[in-house]
This record gives sequence, C-alpha cells and structure tokens, in this order.
Amino acid sequence: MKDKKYFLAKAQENMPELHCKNIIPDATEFIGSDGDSVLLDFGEHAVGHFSFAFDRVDVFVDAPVRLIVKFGEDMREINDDFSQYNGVLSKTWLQEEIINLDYPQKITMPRRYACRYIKITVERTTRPIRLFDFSFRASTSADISVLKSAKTEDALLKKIDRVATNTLKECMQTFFEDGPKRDRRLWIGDLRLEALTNYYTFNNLEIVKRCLYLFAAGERNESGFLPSFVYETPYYHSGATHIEDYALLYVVSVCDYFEHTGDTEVVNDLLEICKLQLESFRATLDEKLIATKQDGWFSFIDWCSGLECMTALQGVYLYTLERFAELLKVIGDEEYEKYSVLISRVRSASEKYLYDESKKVFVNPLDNGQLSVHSQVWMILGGVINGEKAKKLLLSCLDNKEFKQPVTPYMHHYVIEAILKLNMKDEAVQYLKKIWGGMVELGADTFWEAYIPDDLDFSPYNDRMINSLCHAWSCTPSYFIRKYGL
Ligand code: RAM
Repeated sequence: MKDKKYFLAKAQENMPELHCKNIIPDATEFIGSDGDSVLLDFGEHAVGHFSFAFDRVDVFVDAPVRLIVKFGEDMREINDDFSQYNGVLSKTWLQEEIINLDYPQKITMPRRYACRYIKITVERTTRPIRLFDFSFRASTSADISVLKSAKTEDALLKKIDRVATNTLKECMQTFFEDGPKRDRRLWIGDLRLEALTNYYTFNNLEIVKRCLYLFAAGERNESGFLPSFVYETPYYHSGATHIEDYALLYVVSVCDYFEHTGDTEVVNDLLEICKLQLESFRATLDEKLIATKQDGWFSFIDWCSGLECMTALQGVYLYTLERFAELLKVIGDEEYEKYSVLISRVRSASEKYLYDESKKVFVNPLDNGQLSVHSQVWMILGGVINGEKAKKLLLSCLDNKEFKQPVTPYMHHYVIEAILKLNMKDEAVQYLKKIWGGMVELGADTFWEAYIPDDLDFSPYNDRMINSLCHAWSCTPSYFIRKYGL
C-alpha cells in the first residue's frame, strides 16, 4: 500500500484554484453612536473575508471604538441572541466578534465567515462615527462559468436546483467542506454527496481526487477503518472518529469517481484501502453474516434522535459491496468472484434474519425492534428487497408515525435514491419538493444541515443557532434533477 507521504503529495498536486470576487452590500455608509447598528445585505450567501472603513464624522474620536460584528447565514441568525446559546457544540462557532479600533482606518477582518447578512453595532464610542466601503471578498473553487442551467421545465425544481448548486459552490473551497460556517472540515458522508453533485454541475475533478487522497493519508483505527473526517488547516490532521458507514461510503466514492472518469490510476492507488474497509466490516459480522454493534461512535446513518442503526448499516455494507464488485469486474480484478459470492450470502442472510414476513417489514433485535425509514431504505438500496414488494414497503413507511423518520437532507438523499431505484420518478419529485422545496419556500439561499418541515427549531446539537445553513450534504437535488431528468 502507498504511504501517507505519497497520498499527501497527490492531494497537494490536486489543490484546486480559488476563484474570488468582491461583493458590495445594499448599504454604502452608516453614521452612528452608542447602541446604533447597521444591517448589511449582500444579496447572496458568501464565504470569505469582510472589510470596511471607519472614520470620524466631525469631532476627532479620542478613544478606541468598540464594535460588535455579527454574521448571519439568514436573518433568523442575525436576530438570535447568541448569549442564550445552549447547544452541545462549542459556542465559538457562532459568528460574532467584538473589535476595538484605536483610530480611523480601513479594516480587513482576519477570519473567514459564511454569511449573507452582517450586522454592525456600535457598542462604545466617544463621538459619532462613520462606517463605509463595505466589501466582502468571497471565494470558491467552483468555476461558475462551466455551470449549465438544469433542463427541467418545472419552476420549483429550477429554483431548488439553483439553491442546490449554490450550496455546493459555497462548500467548495480548497476541499469539499461540510459547511463553511461549521465544521469546515472534510467528512466522508458529505464528500460522497458533494462529489456526486459536482460531476453533474461544476465537474471539478481535481477537488474530488484531492479529497480521496486526503482520506487515504488518514490514520486508520485498529480495525482498519478510515477516519471519518480530516482537517487540512493549518496543517493536515486526521480525525479521531471512525464511523463504519462513512468508511464504507469512501469505497462508494471511489466507485463513483471511477464510473464518472474511468481513471484507473487513482483507483489503483486506492484499491487496497477500499478492500481493507470491506474486510474490516466483514470482521464485524456474526456467524449468521449480520453486522454487530461495536464500541464508541461506530455508526452515523442520520441525526435522528434515538435511532437504532444496525439494519441500515447492514444495508450500507451491501450497497457498497455491490458497487465495489462492479468496479472489480470492470477493472478485471481477480477478487471479483469472492465479492460477488459474498453479496448473495449477505443478502440472503439479511432477508432471513432481518425481514419479518408477517409484518412485511425489516426489523432487527439488535435495533431493539425499532421501526425506521432508515432500515427500510438501506435494505432497498442493499438489494435485499425489490420490485412491488419494496415499493409498497417504502411508501407505507414514509410519513408513518410508527417509523422513525429522516431529519437531515443527508438521509433524505438516500430516501430519494431508493425511490428512484424503484423507478418511482413522480414520487421522487414529490419528495424533493416537500423537503428542499420547503426550504426554498422559507427563503433559503442555500440548503440547511437539518430540516424537519414541522419543527423548524430542530437541531442535532440541542440548539438551532449552531446549525449550518449551507451544508454540503444538502446539495444533491441538482444531482437528481440533472441525472434523472426530473
Ligand atoms: C456533523 C456534520 C457533518 C457530518 C457529521 C456526521 O458534524 O454536519 O456534515 O458528516 O456530523
């Protein structure tokens, strides 16, 4: 297997170029004293650096001026009182600064922000001040000049597509970030969905290669699983979490990349790591070939509270095995046979032990008998159930209160994949409109990390203020609309 140095050099070779532009807000000048504030609207979501100038109005300002500068991805965030924040993630993700300026000057704030709105409040000044020359230098590695508009004739789908490509564009920096406000790192689950959408929109292959190599360089745990996330700033650092479904989806991401490019060089570099992910997962199966629980945070699937993941995880494994076997077949790898035999064995076991013939539903003692959309969807995607039987099952569990329902666009993506796998185009469009159309109707410029139509305060982190409103894993409507001609 190639070593970390090799993979990092490859990641470096594929560093994408950042395209920058200056955006000017609606307000050009503001004059104010203690307690006054100005709201700037840049008219679009942007990721980058904010600058402005400050001067006296008439009388010389003889003491430092203190400003509070708050950045919001939407107006709700601008109006939130950050002092009331009570979430489980660090409050330091909330984008608000107190800055003290000693004398009139032009300031470029050193940190990067993700926002559409900026509110500046004068906290303390001895004399009225003037703020002007507001400007935001926005960056992205997406080349918008290559983006064609979606062919759909449907007005709402057109809008959804625009917001989705915008979401992806904002998350495309020097790698695929999960969210430019938070966590600003590369997660496998997000990478897979960003890369998929990227193939049908900006088609930046460098960034995909870079991300695949960044993970290849990561520190695997004792079982052999890849880290679920990595950082690149200020230096490369491999995350300490090793979620199994993400490790498997790394393999799927390599398969997607190959399917899209036919690039065998990259596949040859990464093949052993992919095999290791599947072997590591194989080692977690019991003698009946059913996945077992592991220590720590070993599975993600969705942010749905109290979700039991084992059936879904088994489905992710089958989904990955199938894609990987296809890849091995095309590249003529001698292990193809071994993997295809394994698929049928694991499928039969899943049907035998996880499908309840009388209730016509997937239910697993390891999930404490919990019913979820997640289990049904992943069993469909894993090919354990097909045709009319699968359609009936899927349609009966969506919106059914007896089943745990998805809460993130990440999981909604896989619901739509399952719907489309069963050739239900109309239902896929309906579902897309309900989830992503719902966000559009609420005025989203970019798609959110979590969305429950009738619970707009939902947060996986116990406080909505910390949710990311431009989240990578929410960008896939453009993939669906463009690939399937919706
Ligand atoms: C959160 C982020 C990220 C996701 C992980 C599992 O921290 O939203 O996108 O991949 O969870």
